[in-house]
This record gives sequence, structure tokens and C-alpha cells, in this order.
Amino acid sequence: MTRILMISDAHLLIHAKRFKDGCFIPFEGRVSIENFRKVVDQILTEKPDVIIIAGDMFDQLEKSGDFVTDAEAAKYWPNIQDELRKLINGTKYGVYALKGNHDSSSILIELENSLGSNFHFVRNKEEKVGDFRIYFMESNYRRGYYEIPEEKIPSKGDILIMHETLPVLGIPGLKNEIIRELSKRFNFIFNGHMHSYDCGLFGSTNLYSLPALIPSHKLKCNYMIEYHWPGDLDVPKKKDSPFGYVILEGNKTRFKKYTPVQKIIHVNINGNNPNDVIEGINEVYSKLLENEIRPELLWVWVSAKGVTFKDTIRKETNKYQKIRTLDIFVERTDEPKKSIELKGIDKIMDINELENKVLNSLQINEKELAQDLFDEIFTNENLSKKVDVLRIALFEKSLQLSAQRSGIIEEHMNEFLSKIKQYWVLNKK
Ligand SMILES: [Mn+2]
Repeated sequence: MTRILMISDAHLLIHAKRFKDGCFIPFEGRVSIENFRKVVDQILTEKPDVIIIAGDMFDQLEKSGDFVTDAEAAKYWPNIQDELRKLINGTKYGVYALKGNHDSSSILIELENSLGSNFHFVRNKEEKVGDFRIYFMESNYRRGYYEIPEEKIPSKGDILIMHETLPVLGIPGLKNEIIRELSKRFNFIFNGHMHSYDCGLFGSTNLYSLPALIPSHKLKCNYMIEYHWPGDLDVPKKKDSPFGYVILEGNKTRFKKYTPVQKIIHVNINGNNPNDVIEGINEVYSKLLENEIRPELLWVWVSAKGVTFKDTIRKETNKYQKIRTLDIFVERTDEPKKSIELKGIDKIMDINELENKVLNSLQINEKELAQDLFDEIFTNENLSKKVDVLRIALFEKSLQLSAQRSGIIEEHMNEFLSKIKQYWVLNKK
């Protein structure tokens, strides 16, 4: 019986972009490699016949849409390739890799060239591996698009490996008809991209969602410890590791856990105003420091209610340099924030008013990006200064710069700026 082991979404190279200098590997990158090494050792004890990568193993895609430079990624390659070689040598049929939406083909081609004939980069193709016929469907994922073109829907086989968005937790994803059709055509479907293990979704008992192999920059509900503020900080909510891989043998599947080196923490602050949130952050972070001997291994994602700007929180978390705060989410409330106002114009316009006006005038797909821009530009610090012509010009310039970084095309940016301009002029008179 062929024993297949599936891994997915390690996002190994994502920390490469953080520091663009020389041969310095940031701490986060080193921890990822350490995790990868540990999980590879664990995988080898399972004695799989073949290892399948279901996408986003390497991840060279930056938020801007650019790829991490090869020079940056190069620092990681010797380590990553060593581990991949171990996997290849520990199996009968080697490693098969599917490209995820964060992977670049050039990397997978290069791996195929350097690792030899037992590393297979497969695209929209069926392979016979041991007892199984396995179809590898390359990711059709695009933001806001959840179809699979007719000609790309594979015909039939034992196993389908794919990397698509599934419609879980209220987020949009692959259409139910497509899921049903695929689950009729294959005995097993294993899907990457979702970062969490699940089976039998949408009534398709043969559909499996693969876990993320190790933690990366994306939390996607994969925390292991959760703090709630206000709440009893001595008893945070704890969960088993959600990371790991899946083994298929005969018609039996098993999810095997991997316990990462670092602690993945979700801090949930529920405040009524910025002062509350600041207090909450400091209480939770002090508790974290108090309880941990190696605070650098605390990887924290913060979600907060009661502030408009991430920067308010970032300022506090920055005081705890040892703790790694990976990302901050701010839950928006629609109530106007009286404390934050645009000064220097006759009628003081509330920031929420401006933001709502601008956002409402944009297309849905531009809204999210515009919201990011607002987060970045409208910090408390920026707003406390008087708005004058020069400041408006600076504001426009910063918007343009962040737009470039966020991959917004110039035409859209200009349209966006002209919309904002109306409001400045309107309110100056
Ligand atoms: Mn993905």
C-alpha cells in the first residue's frame, strides 16, 4: 500500500523580505527554518513513500505583488534545499510540488533542476504514483474570483491535489457546484491554501482541507493561546497545535500534529476607546513577559476594538521589543470618533465622515486598498497637525507613495485623489 504524506502552506521565504541587507537572516526567518528542520525529521519517522506539497510552500509574493528578490531568498536556499533533499532521499517516489498562489514558477523550476529527477514540479497534470493516479491542479485562485474555468476542471482520478479558496467562515470561495462535481470525479480531494485541517466540508466526505505545515506570517485562526482583555489573564484559552500534515494510506487518512518552536498567541482587546485599548495591551503584554523565559518565541497577533488606527496599538507593542508582534487587526465600528478630527478647515470634518465619503465613492475592489491607505496616512500624529496647502500636498504625495507600494495603478490613484480633493475644497470655503 502506498503511503502518501501531504504538506502545505509553510510560506518558507516570507521573512526574507523584511531585511534587505547582506547575508543577515532575521530571527523570524531562522525560527521558520528551525521549524522546517524539526518537522522534516518528524515526517521522516512516518516513512512515507511519497511527499506531496499542496502549494505555498515557499512564498515569494510580497503584498505589493512583487516577488522577494532572489538575493534575499538565496540566504535561505541552502537550508531549505538540504531539508528537501532529506525528504527526497527518505522516500521511494520523491517529492511532488504544486504551485500555490504565493509561489513563483521560477523557484519550482529551479528546484527541479537542482534537486534532480525525484523533485517533480507538476502543473495541471496526472501522475501515477505507486497505487494512485494523482491529478495536480494548479491554483486558479485570484482575489475575488472563485471559479475554475471549464477546461481546467480535471476529468477523473483517485486523488486531486489543489490550492483553492473554500467558502468557510462566511468568506467567499469556490462554488458549491464545482466542489460537488470535483468530489464526484475523485476518491479523495486534498486542498491547500486554507491553513487549517478539516474534512467532510460542504457534505463532501472525501474533501480534505490541509493544515499549514508550520506557522508563518498568516495567523488564519491558527493560534494556540488566546488572551482576552478584559478577562482573567491567568487563564488564557489554550488549543492544541493546528499545524502539521496529513497521511493517506489505503483509504485511511490521518492528521498528524507538529508542535512549533514558538508560541502562537492571539491577543483580543475589547475596549470602548483608545485609552482602554492601550491599557489592555500593556496589561496583557506585561503578563506575557512575566510568564515567559524566552519572550522572543512569543509570536503575537493582536485584534482590537476601540481604536481606529493600528498605529495607536503599534506604539504600545513597540515598547515590548522582545515580543514579536506579527500583525495587528483593528475591528472597525461605524460610530464617528469625535476625538479625531481634521483641523484647519472651516467645518471640522470627522475622519470617519471623510473616510466613509471616499470609500462609498469607490468600487468594491478598490475599497480595501483605500482603507489600508487611510490606516497608513491618518495616524493620530498626522492629524494633530494643522492642515494647510502644503500638508495636503504632502498627504497626496504619501498617498501616491503608499499606493505604489500597494500595487494600485496610477489611473486609480488619480481618480481616488480627485475624489478626496473635492472634500478638501468643499470644506475650506
Ligand atoms: Mn495560498
